[in-house]
Amino acid sequence: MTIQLYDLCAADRERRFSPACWRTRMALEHKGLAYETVPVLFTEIASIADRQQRTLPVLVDGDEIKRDSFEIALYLEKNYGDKPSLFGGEGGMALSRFLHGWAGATLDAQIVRLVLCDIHAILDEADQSYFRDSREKRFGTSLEAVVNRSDEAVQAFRNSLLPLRLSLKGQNFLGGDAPLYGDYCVFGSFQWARMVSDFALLQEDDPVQLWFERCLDLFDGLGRKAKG
Ligand SMILES: N[C@@H](CCC(=O)N[C@@H](CS)C(=O)NCC(=O)O)C(=O)O
Repeated sequence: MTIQLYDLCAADRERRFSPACWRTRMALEHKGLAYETVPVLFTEIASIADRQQRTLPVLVDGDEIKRDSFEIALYLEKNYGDKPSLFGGEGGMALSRFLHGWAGATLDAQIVRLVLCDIHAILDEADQSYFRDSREKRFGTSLEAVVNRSDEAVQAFRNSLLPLRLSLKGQNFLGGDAPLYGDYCVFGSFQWARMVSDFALLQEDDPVQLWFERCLDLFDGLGRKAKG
């Protein structure tokens, strides 16, 4: 049976914007596995697969139901060991764990302050009210008050990417000459913003932007062609 990836969608179900789902999508492509994506609204998550799920991505592979993008990457690496490695060995796996944590906790938390209202704008009506309620509880203020696109805020965000920028000045991908799962962890964050907003997070000549463009071209331009 083909692998199924339950993938967060906007009101337009072709619009897939979750950073974590993008990480898994790129991992499946890297492995060269056949899969299909199943679009899921926020308010539909509880009714998918075994009805035990609270977040996406969820991957169903035969009898296996896997959640959490990093757990899914580990599962794919272990079960499809004959396919290209996502980590390039044990050390790469350990370092990817750091990039997964940094992208999910730090990078996503910065980006959300630039695009939160854009996310809300593309959601289906029921999802809009779920999203507003849950995020306003989380942030303790309105969605509108969270967003700060002042020059200072944008510059501070760009400055915070210096370690990424320095790495990517000397190599094409975080994984070296070719991408590894660590690249997809960080790619997911920038692709999330790109799928929901036309706000330019980075300057065109920023080495991080140039790396992102290279990632958009991977797998026959999957990321670039995606509907945003
Ligand atoms: N650490 C998890 C994060 C998963 C996660 O938070 N997914 C979001 C979409 S990016 C979600 O499903 N949220 C559901 C909700 O907020 O109700 C992973 O990497 O899979």
